[in-house]
Amino acid sequence: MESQGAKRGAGELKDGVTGGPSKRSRPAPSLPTEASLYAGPFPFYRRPSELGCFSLDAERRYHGDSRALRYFAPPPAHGSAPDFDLREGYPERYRPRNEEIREGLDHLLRWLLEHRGQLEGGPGWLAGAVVTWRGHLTKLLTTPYELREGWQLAASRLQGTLYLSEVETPAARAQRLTRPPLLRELMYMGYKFEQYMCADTPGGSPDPSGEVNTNVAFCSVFRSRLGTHPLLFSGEVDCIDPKAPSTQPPACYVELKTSKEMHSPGQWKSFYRHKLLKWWAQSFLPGVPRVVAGFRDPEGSVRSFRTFPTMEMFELIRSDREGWNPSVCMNFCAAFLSFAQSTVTQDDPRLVHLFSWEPGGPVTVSVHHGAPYAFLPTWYVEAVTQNFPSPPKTSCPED
Ligand code: 0WD
Ligand code: CA
Repeated sequence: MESQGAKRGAGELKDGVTGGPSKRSRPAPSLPTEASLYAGPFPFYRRPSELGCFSLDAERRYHGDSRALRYFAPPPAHGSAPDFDLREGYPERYRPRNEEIREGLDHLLRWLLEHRGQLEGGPGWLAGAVVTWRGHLTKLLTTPYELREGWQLAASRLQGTLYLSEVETPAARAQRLTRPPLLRELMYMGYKFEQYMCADTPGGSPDPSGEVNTNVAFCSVFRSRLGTHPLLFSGEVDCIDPKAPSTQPPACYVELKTSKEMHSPGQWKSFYRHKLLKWWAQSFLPGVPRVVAGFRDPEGSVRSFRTFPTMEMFELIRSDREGWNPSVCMNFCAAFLSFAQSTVTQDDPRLVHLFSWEPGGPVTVSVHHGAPYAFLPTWYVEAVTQNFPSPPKTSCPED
């Protein structure tokens, strides 16, 4: 991707790249994001498999099990139309996660540390892999079509593995701190929908009387590969369908969403162009086969459902010349991973390459050392370097 990036001017870099190999003014590497550059055949994407899972409890404590997994329990299909009041319980029974606490990759790293020895794929697989959250990959997939929100991804290499962890942009932070009350309530409503649709036991009934606590999460850890890039990522899974034809994850997982009721073909078109792209990217990555959407009326009550099979979403937009194309999303993501792999060459957990992107521009890079960007925690770095020392460069005969 160097050649593509090199076509762009150095002036596009927001922060200077420090520590570069040459004092001569060489165009700083950057990666273009225009959709037209990434058309072409769909790249190889390995069928995602689940390596394990973990749960975060009401106090956001980690547990290496599936205790937070919930069971899909929709109302009977032939019953009366749904009437789920999504505003019920707000704000009294809402315990939102403290978003000031920057968790980075910590929970995923804890899982990885506990399972490092037993990873499939043979020794060395992890050394060539990219480790990140699914949500970060979702942002990469949608970048060629994103017109509003930029992102920043911090990257560090440790024992070969490339770790990617999102950094909140100043704009995102400002928006979070000034989030209007209506938007806060809208966030609650999304989680409230989950409460109406999920039970704590297979075959059980939902209990909407409890509190909505967004500290609680069930996260699954997936292995896949995009082109030449082995991937290990974790994503939050809403629920498992005990009645799914396959009981094998991720085929039995269901993603829940809410959206405004639509009344005109124009509204549907806009929904397919924008929201469905995000839904597709998020569920395609881990191989979650369907998204169940609840459509809410202006008062905030869900009045209808629609199931969107992930593999059929593109059909809804295929004929729209201004729509999105999954190949573009995946090709761009692969190009970004190549760009990141070739940019981050030094193995140093304190060294951070910060990849920044704003709509309309290319992805640019700046280099930082230590705080505040370094994100691999000391407990992880120490455990990995002490317990799993890098294999020696030259092979020595066994004793
Ligand atoms: O610190 C942060 N700003 C973030 C934390 C941003 C993104 C995710 N997270 C956390 C999540 O809480 C979760 O524990 O990382 C973990 C895994 O996330 P992911 O699956 O990679 O993230 P993503 O695909 O963006 O979101 C999946 C779900 C969301 O579902 P919807 O239907 O809204 O896409 O994770 C939840 C949410 O239910 N979620 C969050 N929950 C609490 N706080 C947040 C957040 N900031 N972001 C996403
Ligand atoms: Ca969801």
